[in-house]
Amino acid sequence: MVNIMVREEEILCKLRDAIVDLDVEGVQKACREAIDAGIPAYKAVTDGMAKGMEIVGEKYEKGEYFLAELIMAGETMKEGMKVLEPYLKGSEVEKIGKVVIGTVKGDLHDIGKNIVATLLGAAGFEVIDLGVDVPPEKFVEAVKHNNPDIVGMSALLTTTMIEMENVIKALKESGVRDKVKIIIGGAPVTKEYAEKIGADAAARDAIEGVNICKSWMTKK
Ligand code: B12
Repeated sequence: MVNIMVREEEILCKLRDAIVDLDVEGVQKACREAIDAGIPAYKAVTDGMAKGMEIVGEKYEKGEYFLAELIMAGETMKEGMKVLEPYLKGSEVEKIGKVVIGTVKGDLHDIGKNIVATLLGAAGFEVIDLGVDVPPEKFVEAVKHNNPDIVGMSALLTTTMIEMENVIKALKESGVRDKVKIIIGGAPVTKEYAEKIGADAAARDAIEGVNICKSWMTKK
């Protein structure tokens, strides 16, 4: 048992370090090792690669990494996700609900949003992913057209968080706000902010987000 835990910790560290080192081959190899060792794919993402992204962000803040490294880190993580995605996908069971999700206007960060979308799919949700840089009117249109249970928004920049409020205002103006639950996420987002702008919840990470969405469906 202790050995298994040590091995798991070792692989998670390898995943983290491969992201920090911008090592595409290393990350792919570590992802395959994680699967072979029986580590749940979501854990390889959240406790492995995502930890590496945090360190990359810190290095960027300290001036040790520049924009080129941010781009490379994003690409490295995406290559790792390609290995893990087949193990994150949900089976074709009956859907438990529908989610419209997107990264708000002005924001191009989509790695976290994609993880949330993949895990929601694995949990049995039908997911309509609007992509990045999504203006409020596109969220409104998607809600009207798809009639989802939940709207999820992602923002990674303090300057784009404001767009979440604009989306909620637009949903209200179109008379569809009360038809959906709204969950927001992304590094700068807090529960206080969610309350302030009138969202129903904020999630720290994808796992918490999926759990909140699932709890809404069982309460229906
Ligand atoms: C990779 C990266 C990029 C890549 C993005 C690639 C891509 N396709 O996404 C690129 C190079 C394009 C980029 C660009 C920029 N970036 Co950038 N980037 C990052 C970095 C290093 C990692 C982000 C990431 O992917 N994290 C990993 C994922 C897994 O975590 P996550 O996104 O937080 O998502 C998790 C949770 O937040 C949550 N979640 C996220 N969304 C949602 C949604 C819902 C509904 C729910 C429930 C949960 C949820 O679940 C996820 C999984 O657990 C961060 C640093 C950091 N630590 O955040 C900086 C960071 C976000 N970037 C930053 C900056 C400044 C920029 C640029 C302005 C740089 C520039 N000078 O041009 C541009 C802006 C471009 C734009 N208009 O969007 C700053 C933001 C500062 C601020 N406070 O606003 C950061 C914090 C770096 C820093 N420390 O300074 N970036």
